Order: sequence, then C-alpha cells, then structure tokens
Amino acid sequence: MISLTRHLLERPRFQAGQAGELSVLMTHIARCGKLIARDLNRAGLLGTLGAAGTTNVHGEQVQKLDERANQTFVDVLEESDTVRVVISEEMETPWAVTRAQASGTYAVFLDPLDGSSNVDVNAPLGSIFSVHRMDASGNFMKRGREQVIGGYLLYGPGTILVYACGDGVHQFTLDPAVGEFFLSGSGMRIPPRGKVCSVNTGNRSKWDERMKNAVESFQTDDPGTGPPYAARYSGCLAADVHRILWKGGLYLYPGEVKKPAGKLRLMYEAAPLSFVVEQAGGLGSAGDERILSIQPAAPHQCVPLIIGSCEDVERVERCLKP
Ligand code: AHM
Ligand code: MG
Repeated sequence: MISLTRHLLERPRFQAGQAGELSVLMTHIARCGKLIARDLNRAGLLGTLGAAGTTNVHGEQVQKLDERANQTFVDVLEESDTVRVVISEEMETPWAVTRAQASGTYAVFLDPLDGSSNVDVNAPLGSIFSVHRMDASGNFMKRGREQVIGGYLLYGPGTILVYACGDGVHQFTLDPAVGEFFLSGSGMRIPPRGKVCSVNTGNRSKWDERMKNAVESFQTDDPGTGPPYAARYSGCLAADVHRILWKGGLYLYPGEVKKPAGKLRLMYEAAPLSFVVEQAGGLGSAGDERILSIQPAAPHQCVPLIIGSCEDVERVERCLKP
C-alpha cells in the first residue's frame, strides 16, 4: 500500500523548490477532498442539502454544499502557505490569499463541487482543480498545457483523487477508516476508441446541424463506424470523464447556436480534465482547437468540450469541419 505522502516523497518534481512546495500543496488538496467527502456523507443528516438561495457568476443556482466546498478549499489552501490566488466557480473575482502573499507561488483554479445538481439525490459529485505557477509579473492566465497539476476528486461509492503532473496519471482511493489516500492506479492509458457516449441529448435542438449529425453518428449502427455507442450521462463531468479514463469513450458538452461557447468552463473544468485525459493518451478538443492550446481571456470563460478516446474525439472533429 503506497500512501499519497509516500508517493509524493518519491517524486523529485514534488520535492524540488522551496520546501517541497508542490508536495505541500498536493497534500492540502487531498485534505480538502477528505473534508468535502465527510461533509457529503453527512449532508442528509445535518440539513446541508438544498439551495443556498443565491446564484453564482454563471447565473446558476448555488447549493449550500457548493458554498461549503468552496470555503473548505479557500481555508485549507490559505493554510498551506503555497497558494497566492484562488479562482473558483463560486467566486466572481479571484481571491488573493493574504497570509501567503510573500511566499505562495501558485494559482489554483477550482470547480469546488462539480455536478451540483446531483447533491439532493446522492448521485456522484466531484471537485476539479488546476494548478498554475505564477510568473514574476503575477500572471496566472495561462494555456492549459502550462498547468503544473491538473486533476479531480470524485465522491462516489468511494472517494478518489486523480492527478496528472507531466509523468502520466495517478489515482488514489481514500481509506476512510485510516484517513489516508492510497495509490490505486498509475499509468492509465485510455483505449483509442470506446463504446460509450456521454452527452445531454435534451439539448439537441440547440446545436447546429454538424453537431447534431456528429452525435447521431454515435447512436447509429453503421458498417463503417460499427454498432451504436451506449449512452451514459451522470450529470457530473468528473464522473463521466473518470469512466472514460478507465474504459474509453466520449463526453461532449457542445456549444449552442445561441450560446457558442456552451456551458462548461475552460480554466476549472475543460483544461484540467483535458490535461489528465491527454496524459493518458486521450484528447480534449473545443471542436476546432485543442483545449490545452487555448489562451484564456477571462477566468470564468466557457468553452465547448469534446473529450475522451483519441479516435472518437477526432471523429467528432471531422464531422464539425466546414
Ligand atoms: P456544475 O459545475 O455547476 O455542477 O456544472 C457542470 C456540470 C457538469 O458536471 C455536467 O456534465 C454538466 O454540468 C451537466 O449539465 P446539464 O445538466 O446541462 O447537462
Ligand atoms: Mg462543474
């Protein structure tokens, strides 16, 4: 059994720099996962389910647990003394960490509770994180490929932490009795082609003709492309991408005719998950451009997302070509 602590100690990348700052940061992200998993486990008993009564920067209804997960990250990352700024789906403006201003060198982008429409029904939830090193001028708005760490926590039957840091993808499972994450997967490779397509087809009427045809081609029995793909859609991006990481397949959240950038957010959803998926041999695409090549213009900007097995993503890209 290799604990997360032991794993980080064995990786030179995490020990380099001032007092192994990256290792400290990763340990604190894992602590957020433990605290949020605990809060989710007890939410039905403590009255913390349901809406908070406010809307976030994207105009979406905020859940009480969205707020709680966001506050957990802010408090724990502040205490880590490694982070200078936190950018979160649940905070309109980037939050500058006062305590660590002198020493922290990282910016952390967060979707603190991904899939929050699942909160009230005990369905899977996640936390998605992306770590960037700030440069001397304090810039943190960098392309996805410049991430130092991309990853997610998944709160399902078990709590899982998955991260990529330039040497493949590593997965840890929380042993709740011990309170430690232990290595449960390393060097995962996404099959070049999958059998499952995850997309909210309820939005079909909002897509352009090319996207409608692309999705339909995965639902059709065709001698050229094979049998139709099975439909799976959890309402939690982290959960759907996690299935792809192990079994291959495709997840799409397309842009819409009236909302070309779609719903998902570049910096704390599309980019970190593309970073993980690409280090496992898959692809993350916006249709006409790789997600990891996009130069961000705003912290909360949205982007269409097509992510998963290489051949499946390329097949969608071909369908979308004018
Ligand atoms: P959230 O971070 O506010 O929960 O929104 C992101 C979620 C994804 O996890 C999920 O795939 C998608 O939004 C579901 O949206 P929809 O209900 O429109 O299909
Ligand atoms: Mg989300």
